[in-house]
Amino acid sequence: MNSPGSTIAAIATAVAAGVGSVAIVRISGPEAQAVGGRVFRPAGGGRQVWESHRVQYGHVVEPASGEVLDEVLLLYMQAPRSFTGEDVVEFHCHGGMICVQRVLEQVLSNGAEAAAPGAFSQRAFFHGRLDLTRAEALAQVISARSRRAAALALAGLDGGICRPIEALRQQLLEQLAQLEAHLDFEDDLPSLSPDVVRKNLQAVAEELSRLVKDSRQGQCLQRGLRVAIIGCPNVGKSSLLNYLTNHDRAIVTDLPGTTRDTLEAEFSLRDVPITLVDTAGIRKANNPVEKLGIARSRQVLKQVDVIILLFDINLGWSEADQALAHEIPEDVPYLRVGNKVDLLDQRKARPNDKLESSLTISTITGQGMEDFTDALLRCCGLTDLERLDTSLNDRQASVAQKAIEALARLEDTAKAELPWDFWTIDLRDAIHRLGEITGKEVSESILDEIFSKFCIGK
Ligand SMILES: Nc1nc2c(ncn2[C@@H]2O[C@H](COP(=O)(O)OP(=O)(O)OP(=O)(O)O)[C@@H](O)[C@H]2O)c(=O)[nH]1
Ligand SMILES: [Mg+2]
Repeated sequence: MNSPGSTIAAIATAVAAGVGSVAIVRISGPEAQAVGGRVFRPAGGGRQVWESHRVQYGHVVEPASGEVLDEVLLLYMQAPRSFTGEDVVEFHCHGGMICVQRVLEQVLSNGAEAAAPGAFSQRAFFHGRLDLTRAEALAQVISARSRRAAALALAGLDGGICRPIEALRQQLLEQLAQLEAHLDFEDDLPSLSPDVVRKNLQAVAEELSRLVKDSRQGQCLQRGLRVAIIGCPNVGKSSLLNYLTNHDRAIVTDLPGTTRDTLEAEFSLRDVPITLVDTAGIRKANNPVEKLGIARSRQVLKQVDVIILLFDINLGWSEADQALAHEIPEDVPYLRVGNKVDLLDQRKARPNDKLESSLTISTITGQGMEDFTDALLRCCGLTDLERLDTSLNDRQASVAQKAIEALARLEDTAKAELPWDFWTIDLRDAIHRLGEITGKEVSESILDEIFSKFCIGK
């Protein structure tokens, strides 16, 4: 991490050859203007005009030799009216990789230090520009992989997490003040009903539980799901991957044992980002290459959030399918899906009555795909995505869970009819936890850990 008073710099945009027409080098700190001034030369040799929130046009040069490193726009934002709350200078360079990197190198050799990951956001937090939940939402906006995920993150940026958590914390603080007043001035105050206090605390715990429950769905939207298609050879696994991704990604033939390696493709299913893994059909194989592929299929079983166990509905659910189902680890949910139902319709036969209720699809006609999508999302606990308007991230949910546990201990204290001062211990803990979510009460080491997960330049 950078020391607090230092002037830091980093490239704030993605760096890749041939991509992006603009790339930004951002400098923040007390020396930002001095550092920027050393390497910037205004066009036409005029003097530098350092007015806040005004753009200058010119070049970044190597000061000693005068070599031009890039043609830039310079934007100066004086403290506190900047993202970090400090003096900020931005060089808007040409996109790509080389020029912007050379500009950064020059800035770093002229008095700025390289910004650690998340350093700009951390400074914004320290200067009160953002609370912790908004800073985290910002990182989620950047990493969003679907429109829904971006919308959730933007809601967090708008205070969608901070506001309800802060309101609950206020309720607990008021309760604590009331209990403490009773401890100090019991005789002068009207008596306090333990039942009323309990009800208030229970209401807070319930609201927190709802937020934690919703966060599981929100995190699926943010992080996405890893889904594997597993099954015997030739049942149509690769065809299903091609159908869902709407792309001729995997080789499909009528020969069993076509797929020899695992193959991944990304797509969105009702706005849930999904990484779909196609696997080699599992059977007893002699071919050494196929054997290796099958070993990989078995590895995949342990590395995904959910499994689609595909079988051929015309052949019915076989012993081999049942054996495969047994191989799926207990904690991984799976969905049994019968493929090639189009052929079954033609013969008007149902080879296995037991499967009447099971999901059937066709990767050729698209039959059954809506129900299949519903079932897949339900299998992952994604039942009412439309209702979701904000979502705690992993860290916030686990801290909220600790607050819920503190309130549960308080409930035990209440049941045991212990005196008020026992109540205040866990109440303080719950308040502290909620402060940890918004950043009102959080240690420096936790902050360092949170911001270190951000990208460089953010
Ligand atoms: N009629 C019909 N044929 C299908 C359907 N899905 C796949 N097939 C055919 O079944 C054959 C096998 O399809 P694949 O997608 O290669 O099967 P796979 O499970 O990936 O096979 P392996 O990679 O060998 O394990 C191909 O000839 C497909 O065209 C379907 O829904 N209906
Ligand atoms: Mg295949």
